[in-house]
Amino acid sequence: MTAERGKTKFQIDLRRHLRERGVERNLAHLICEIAEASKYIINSIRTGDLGVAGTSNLYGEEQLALDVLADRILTKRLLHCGVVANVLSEEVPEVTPVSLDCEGRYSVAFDPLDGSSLVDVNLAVGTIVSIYEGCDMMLPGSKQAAALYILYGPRTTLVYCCGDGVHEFGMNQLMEYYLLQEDIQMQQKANIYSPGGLRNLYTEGVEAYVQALEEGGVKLRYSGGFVPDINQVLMKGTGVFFYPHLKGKPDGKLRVAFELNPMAYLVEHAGGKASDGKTPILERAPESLNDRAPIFIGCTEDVEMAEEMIARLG
Ligand code: AFP
Repeated sequence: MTAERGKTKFQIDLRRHLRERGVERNLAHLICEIAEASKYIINSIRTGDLGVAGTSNLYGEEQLALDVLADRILTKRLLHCGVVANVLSEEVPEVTPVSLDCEGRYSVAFDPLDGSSLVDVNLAVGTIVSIYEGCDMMLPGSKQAAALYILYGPRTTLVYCCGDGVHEFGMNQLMEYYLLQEDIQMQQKANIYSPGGLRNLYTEGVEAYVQALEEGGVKLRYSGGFVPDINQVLMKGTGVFFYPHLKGKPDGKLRVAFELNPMAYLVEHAGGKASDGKTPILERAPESLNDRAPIFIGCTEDVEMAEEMIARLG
């Protein structure tokens, strides 16, 4: 996009970008509402006591764990924004129906504060959102209408895709999101890797994969937070993250609906690849909204190398 005369690209706010990229009006409104909710989530992270749910703070108010608080903030926003049909939070076991009218509305699955335990040690955490048109969320990730995440790190950034490019926004001192970069594209080969899970539970194929990455000079970078670790791969344009199938845990750890589908949508629209080791994440037919799956996500060549080694060695 060329900047309007006299206006640099970095003065384009989120709402204007969504409009200029032709995003459907209700979807644009929904994304802006989620962005608005993130301001209250940031505030609870920056100022909230780090207690756990069930305790009370010095004012005698019920202390909510940050992920519970983030869930309430986001859910309340979605219930009242007027364009949502169903809400599904990783913190709540069942779908919250909002409207029986699916026409012109969207269904939203989200992890309100992924990596919340990292806040206690001042590491970056994030909100991950998956959006489907209409009422049905029991669909492959390829049917998503949009995906986005908000990363609460040294800076607060928002990355979204509605099927036409992956775009990054930064939050300014007025807590407004302004365009930092658009149409993000990844390179074909990784120079960093983020290995999740217990190494001693890696299968022969995954162990051989790590050896091959290391021998190729690929450096280990792992924060323990899915959002910052994926953001690093996307923003550097190079890297591969994996949380693999493990001995005794064939489905790994991460949740398809709340974590893998939205991140796979973003990375694949940026020219990368996301696989469960055999099948593209976005093509997995959900068995339940609680499905977990192994994940290899990032530069295409490195994901394909993982698939080849797993096919050969397990
Ligand atoms: P929590 O949301 O329970 O803190 O877990 C975070 C997470 O799901 C994801 O953000 C990380 O990639 C992954 O766990 C790290 O898991 P390990 O601690 O087992 O490596």
